[in-house]
Amino acid sequence: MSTAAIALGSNLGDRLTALRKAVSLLQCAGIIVKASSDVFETLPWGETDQPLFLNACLLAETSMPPEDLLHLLKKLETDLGREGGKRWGPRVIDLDIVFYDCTILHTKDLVLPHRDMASRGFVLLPLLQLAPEWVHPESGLSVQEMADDLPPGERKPLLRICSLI
Ligand code: PH2
Ligand code: MG
Ligand code: MG
Repeated sequence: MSTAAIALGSNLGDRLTALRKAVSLLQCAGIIVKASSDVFETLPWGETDQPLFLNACLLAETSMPPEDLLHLLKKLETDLGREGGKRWGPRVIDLDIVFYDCTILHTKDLVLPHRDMASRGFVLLPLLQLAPEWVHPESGLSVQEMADDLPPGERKPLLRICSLI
């Protein structure tokens, strides 16, 4: 079994329902959810002129290889009503693999650990609740250290909405 961190985000429609449905669909697909963060409301990053996001993170156990997990996440996004949109634009649901054990992967479809994890408070701060001691295999920094290194604007506490499950 491997442990993956999965980041969840939504900023269109019933955001909390979308996050919670994603968790149940993952469980139905055989992913074992070991821990879930709180749900936080976050300012849009990258493309700032769009609705606020809800973000959360899961620690999941699976025997699926990373490419198959990615494929499953893409399928669940579609099942939950996601349509193609622009990069960093609004979305009903976004499911990203943040890390998969200590795997380093750079392919066209998948970069592990997630390429931007160290610069995004909406990924690191939920993850900090679950895996502060996980160490990035390329930078050697722990989640706690990456969170401490965020630029001041990204390091602010996020607005906690509720627990995810
Ligand atoms: N996802 C993006 C772009 N910007 N901003 C926040 N706050 N949360 C997100 O999940 C997010 C974003 C593209 O994946
Ligand atoms: Mg994303
Ligand atoms: Mg994505």
